[in-house]
Amino acid sequence: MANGERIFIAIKPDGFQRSLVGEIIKRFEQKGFRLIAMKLIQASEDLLKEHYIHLKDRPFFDGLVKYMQSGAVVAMVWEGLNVVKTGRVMLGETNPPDSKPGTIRGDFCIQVGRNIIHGNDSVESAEKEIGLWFQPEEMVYYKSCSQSWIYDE
Ligand code: IDP
Ligand code: MG
Repeated sequence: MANGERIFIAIKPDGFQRSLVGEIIKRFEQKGFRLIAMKLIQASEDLLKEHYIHLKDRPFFDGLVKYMQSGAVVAMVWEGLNVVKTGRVMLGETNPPDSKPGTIRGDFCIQVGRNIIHGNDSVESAEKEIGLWFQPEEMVYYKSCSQSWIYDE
C-alpha cells in the first residue's frame, strides 16, 4: 500500500539542456511512482541559497548556486512507498564515477559539478524542500487506476 511518502526531484539545467527530461520522468513513471506536482522554472538565487543552505560553507557553494540558476529546472514531487530510499538508488551516487550503470547519474553524466538531477536523501529534507519549491495548491491529488497493480494491499 502506498504510504504517501514524497520526494522532491529536480532535473538540473544540464539535464534539461541535454534533453534528458523525458528519460528521467519515464524512469519514475515506469517504476510505479505517482507524479503529483511538476513545473519548469528558472530558480532565483534566494531560493537556491535556501535550498542548499546546508552546503553554504563548502568551497563549491557559489558555483553550485550559479550552475543551478543558469537555466531551466524541472521541479517535481513524486509519491509512493519508500520513494525517498528508492529514488536515491535510482539517482545513483552524488559523484557520477561512483554511480552504477543503470542509475540516472551512472548512465548520463560524468562530473559531480554537472550531475543532472537532485533528489532528497531523507523524508525530512523531502518535506522541507517540497515546502520551499511548491505551494500546497500546486499538488494534484488523484486516484491512480494502476494502484492495485503496483501495490498488493
Ligand atoms: P546530492 O545531490 O547527491 O544529495 P549533496 O552532497 O547534497 O549531493 O550535494 C549537493 C550538490 O552539490 C550535488 O548534487 C552536486 O551538484 C554539488 N556538489 C557536491 N559536491 C561537489 C563538489 O565536490 N564539487 C562541485 N559540486 C559538488
Ligand atoms: Mg543532498
